Amino acid sequence: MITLYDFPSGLPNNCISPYVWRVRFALNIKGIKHQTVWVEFPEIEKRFKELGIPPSEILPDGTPRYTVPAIHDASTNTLISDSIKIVEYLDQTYPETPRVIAPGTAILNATLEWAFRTTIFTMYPLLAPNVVAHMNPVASQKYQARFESRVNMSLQEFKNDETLHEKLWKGAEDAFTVANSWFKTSDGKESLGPWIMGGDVSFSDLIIGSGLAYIAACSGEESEEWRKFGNWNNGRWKGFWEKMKPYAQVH
Ligand SMILES: N[C@@H](CCC(=O)N[C@@H](CS)C(=O)NCC(=O)O)C(=O)O
Repeated sequence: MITLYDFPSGLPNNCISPYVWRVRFALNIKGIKHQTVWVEFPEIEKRFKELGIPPSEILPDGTPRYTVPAIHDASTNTLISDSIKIVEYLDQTYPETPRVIAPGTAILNATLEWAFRTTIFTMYPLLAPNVVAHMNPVASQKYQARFESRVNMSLQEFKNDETLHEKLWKGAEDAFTVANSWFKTSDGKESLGPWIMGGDVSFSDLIIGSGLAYIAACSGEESEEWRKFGNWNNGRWKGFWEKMKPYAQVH
């Protein structure tokens, strides 16, 4: 049994982190039995140190960064953090299950990850206030403080600024329209077939799918925001998310 560590957002299916989504997708694609253990957002570092989970990154000043996702695999007694390392581990440790990272794609995936993270991040200011509204009070405070330092204004100021909202929505649509062009040939034909690498779902799809899962979870699929987003680029993103959904069960 694998334990998957995530933080609760308080939104309907709790999971918003795109990095955790990729690992969850990989576990579901592989059919590996797992359960999620929820660690409050401000508690991640403390709990992970107690559990012996390594940091996912060492910052340039030497500070270790503790992040979800992390897993504990009881069958091998292994603790790992960092989404790519976890999926690599799953591919190596469970070779009888569908391989998720196609051979030779590390650099291409790193490029896609950077490019799509930049795209997704255009939606962050539009989604974060809803997360702040749903998290438990202590976690919400931390999430709000981070949001305010990123947008350089108070949450209330941000909420009142309609001109800024319009500008952000326009910027996000433009960014997704650029991403939409990756999926087409120069004469406008569709390159997706049906997955990014062809016939089988792979880590590249998880990069895109996890970003979409983040937007779906933060906005809510019944929301006006999701409806607006879903209509962009002839429904490309909504369609991609629908394809990922069979792998999106939260255990
Ligand atoms: N490189 C890491 C990044 C993971 C990451 O940034 N996780 C965020 C949640 S989306 C986190 O745990 N943040 C905790 C914090 O900032 O305190 C991975 O791919 O797993």
